[in-house]
Amino acid sequence: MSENEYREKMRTRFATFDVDGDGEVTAEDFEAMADRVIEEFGVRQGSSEASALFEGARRFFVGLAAATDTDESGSISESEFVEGAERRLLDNPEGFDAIARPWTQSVIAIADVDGDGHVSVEEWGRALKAMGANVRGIEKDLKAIDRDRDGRVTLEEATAAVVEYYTRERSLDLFPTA
Ligand SMILES: [Ca+2]
Ligand SMILES: [Ca+2]
Ligand SMILES: [Ca+2]
Repeated sequence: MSENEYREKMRTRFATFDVDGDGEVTAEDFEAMADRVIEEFGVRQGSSEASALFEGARRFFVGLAAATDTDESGSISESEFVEGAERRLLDNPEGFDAIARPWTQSVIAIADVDGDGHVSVEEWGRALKAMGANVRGIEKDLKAIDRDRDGRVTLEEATAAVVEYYTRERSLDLFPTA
């Protein structure tokens, strides 16, 4: 994958982050993304899981904004996002892990519908869909997130896939255009 393909991947991700479609990614878009996850899994607003999710979304946005919101306007434009990701996230897995892990952890807590401590590949697919993924498009890559093929997606497996997506030119395509 060339550098241009990384930029294209980030442009696609920007479009899915911009939930309200106003051309800027803001804290409100992240709240809307959290709302979608809550809706998908029927979590009660105001519950501790919901609070943890909103906190994870807030930290995810703050971390992304610190890396990409160059003019410190509190909102991320497409060019800020793509250029910031290329400059600060690409080849920086440790930095991005800290940004994404609280969010991933809070989503896993919710996606574990039967509460057995594990998230099935199918449950994780529903979570990714709520985050803006085109599930038909990721069917193949969804299975690959489950690295040890035990049918469960652990926090480590989920975080690794998310971190690779943002920090490697080549990754599973979690948010394909088609
Ligand atoms: Ca927006
Ligand atoms: Ca900005
Ligand atoms: Ca697994």
